[in-house]
Amino acid sequence: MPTPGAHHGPASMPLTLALDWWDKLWFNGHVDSSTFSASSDGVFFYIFWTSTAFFVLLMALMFWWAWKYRRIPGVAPEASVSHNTILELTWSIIPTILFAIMFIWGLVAYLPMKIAPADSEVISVTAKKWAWSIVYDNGASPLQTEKLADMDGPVFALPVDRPTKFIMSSQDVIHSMYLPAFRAKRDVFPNFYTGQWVQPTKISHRWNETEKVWEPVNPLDKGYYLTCAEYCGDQHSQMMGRIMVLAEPDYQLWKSQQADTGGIPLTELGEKLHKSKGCVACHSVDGSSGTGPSWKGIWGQSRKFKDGGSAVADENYIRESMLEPGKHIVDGYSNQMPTFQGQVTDREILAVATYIKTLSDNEADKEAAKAAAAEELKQKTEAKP
Ligand code: HEC
Ligand SMILES: [Cu+2]
Repeated sequence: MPTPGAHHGPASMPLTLALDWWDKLWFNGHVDSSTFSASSDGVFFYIFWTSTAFFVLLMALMFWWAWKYRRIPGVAPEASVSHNTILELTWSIIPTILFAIMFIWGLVAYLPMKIAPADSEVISVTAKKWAWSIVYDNGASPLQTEKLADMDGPVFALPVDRPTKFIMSSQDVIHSMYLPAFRAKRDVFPNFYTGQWVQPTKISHRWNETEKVWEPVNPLDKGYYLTCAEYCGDQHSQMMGRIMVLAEPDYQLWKSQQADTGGIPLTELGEKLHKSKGCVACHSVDGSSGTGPSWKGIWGQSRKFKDGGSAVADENYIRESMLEPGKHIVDGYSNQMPTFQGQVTDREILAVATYIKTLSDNEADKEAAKAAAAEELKQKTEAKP
């Protein structure tokens, strides 16, 4: 796959550098990374350069005429012309043509974005404050996370040279799924589904079998971003994800890796889910309180609720907190947690609970959690035929 800038062909070195600088300025070096790039950038630069040309022309004329027709003592002002047909036609027709090109080019570029090809890979995307939850057609969700801005965001994969359609919905407010490198953006609403599709054209990552890691093809380019483009509250700017574009066999491998969490011990899986399911946006594990209470030291403690009730934090309490977060509101906090009903499996709920148990202040709990995780994994492997 070409490195960024390579598409400029055998240009001279200074020109290549200048063009790289230009691409970096607008698109972080991500030009033609999807099938929408050329048309979208074409419209953009057409509008940009037309506006620039008219800005320069108008400013130049303004200063020139202001100077030329300034008041000079003793010189009588010229009489204003009342009418000039050729001039009036010129300034009506030329802009009309320029605007018509804008409209038609824009429409031609936009229409294909509205209709996803029938053979698209389908990925469902759920937005909530302040995380993206991404589910593939095999039920897999990305487990890998990366620290983006100040928070961990999911790292997920798209196949190269094949259309992928996102079916999007929100659990709370309006968000917007923005994939700048692919020139794709669409709002995500709480009460109905919206969709958009992309077809990436450049592989960004590959599987390194010796190191067992996904590595960038170009070490300087860590892949593409997913961001939220609709202000959705305090941590809107942290609502990010990282996208890897993979060759088809790598993509299938990645998908099956994410789906197969059975071999990951509960404690480790819980730690991964804390980040990949977005709990990290509201729950710290170091005792500092955020939108929600920290998970550190809550295991086995009596949790006090706003309505005066209380419950001991055990597996069932954590299960209920995830599936019906509004049922009991922890004292000192508000009902801001989205439900994870239908987005987590039983084993994942158990994994979160076991992980929270390892964050107990009581050494015996930590040991018990690790032992339980090891035992669960042993039984699973033994149960396999
Ligand atoms: C948007 C912020 C937010 C996100 C994301 C979030 N929570 Fe919460 N959570 C809260 C708030 C606020 C509370 C306290 C109010 C309540 O009880 O509903 C809470 C309470 C809890 C509690 C009870 C804690 C206690 O101190 O008793 C648990 C357990 C919990 N969340 C688990 C999770 C898990 C697991 C996830 C991720 C899968 C998650 N939360 C994601 C905001 C969030
Ligand atoms: Cu958002």
